[in-house]
Amino acid sequence: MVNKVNSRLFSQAQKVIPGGVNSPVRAFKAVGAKPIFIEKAKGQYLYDADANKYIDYCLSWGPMILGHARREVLDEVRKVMAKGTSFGIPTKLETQLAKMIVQAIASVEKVRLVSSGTEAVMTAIRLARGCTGRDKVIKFIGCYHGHVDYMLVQAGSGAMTFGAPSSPGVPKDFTKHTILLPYNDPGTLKKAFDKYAGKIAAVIVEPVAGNMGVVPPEKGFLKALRKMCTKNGSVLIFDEVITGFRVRYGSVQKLFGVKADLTCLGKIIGGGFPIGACGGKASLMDNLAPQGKVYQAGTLSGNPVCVAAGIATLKLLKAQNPYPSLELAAQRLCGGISEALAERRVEHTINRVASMFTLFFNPGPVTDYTSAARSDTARYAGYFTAMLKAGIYLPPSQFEACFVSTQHTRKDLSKTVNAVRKIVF
Ligand code: KE4
Repeated sequence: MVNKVNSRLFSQAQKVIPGGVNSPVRAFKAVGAKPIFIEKAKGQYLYDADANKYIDYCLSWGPMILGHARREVLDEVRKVMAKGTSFGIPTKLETQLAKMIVQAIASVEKVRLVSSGTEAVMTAIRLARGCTGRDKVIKFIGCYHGHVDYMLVQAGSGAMTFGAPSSPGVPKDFTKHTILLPYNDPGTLKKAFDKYAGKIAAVIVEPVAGNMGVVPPEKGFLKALRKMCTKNGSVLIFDEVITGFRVRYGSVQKLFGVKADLTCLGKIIGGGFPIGACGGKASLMDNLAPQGKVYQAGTLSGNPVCVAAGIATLKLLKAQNPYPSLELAAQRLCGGISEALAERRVEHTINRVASMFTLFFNPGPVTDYTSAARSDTARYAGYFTAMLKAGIYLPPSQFEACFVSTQHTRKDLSKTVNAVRKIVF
């Protein structure tokens, strides 16, 4: 695999951008490789600066469910762009996208659009704290909710720990209200609520975890969160930045029979443009400025170009309902990969929910961060690099999710499975 231009571009980038990238995971450090630089993408394919072609299962970390450079999305964006790109004044497009989200997610009566998933989470947590007058927030070890200070916490020892900052630059004081619990463990949840009764503003959870690799909620886990939050007057926040419109048209709440009080969205609802959203019951959302007192703002929030891409994307997803075929494709792919690895006697576990999945080099089961962390990350690094050479682009970290798009063909899937059979790693 030729990498000449990629390497040159990376050295140039490193001179003017920290680590040569604008988001750490893109630097391929977790897989011990140098990043590729993308020249263009179309459908399920990526083409890098050395003209290498890849089948893309990372899809920009989830947004490109319809494939890259989807004509219907770009046509809509072009039309809107021609009329101006940013006004900082309301447009009817924002109302249209908000309405589509409200109609798709039963627990969402109002929506505030922002420009990233991190901002959606910030808005939800500040709103929960503002509405309850409480400070403490429960999050789960292994879940990622963007890079806001009080969410950058690492677990200490013991089942229930107060988050210690996981990054320099985050003062200890900023994470002292963040309580960390193990995912899929209702027992420690009850203990936390008993210990901090009346002090917990919110519980935030990835209803299907994607950031420790894909880890589905075990039976009863989400229902336990719902019950505890209702009983204690705490706000239940579902971070659906990944799962929103990925698993089905709308949220996974319908799938699991659990309604969140606030839902964070991003990725797919922007169709590849910068976007995020916080939605929920009007009784909560109306506390946001300027209607209420909880402040939140953004120069490009609800930007007409990003919103146009989101509207076009959701329109296509609603009209075509690709979810059953996406699920089937992912099921076929995971089955083929697992068979190929079993033939090679490679220990592995695949967790899959609909068209998002993770291959763990781990005997399994992988049900939380502790079990996920037992994965052989060196093995994953070898697998990633070998698959890249074979023309398959996977997330450059064991602890991320793979996605299938509407554009992946059976031929792509068989090429991928054959690569797993043949690569040396
Ligand atoms: P952004 O601020 O990156 O748009 O969204 C933050 C976020 C919030 N919640 C969940 C569940 C998320 O997965 C994310 C961001 N996802 C990562 C990949 N797992 C983005 C990739 C990156 O950081 O470069």
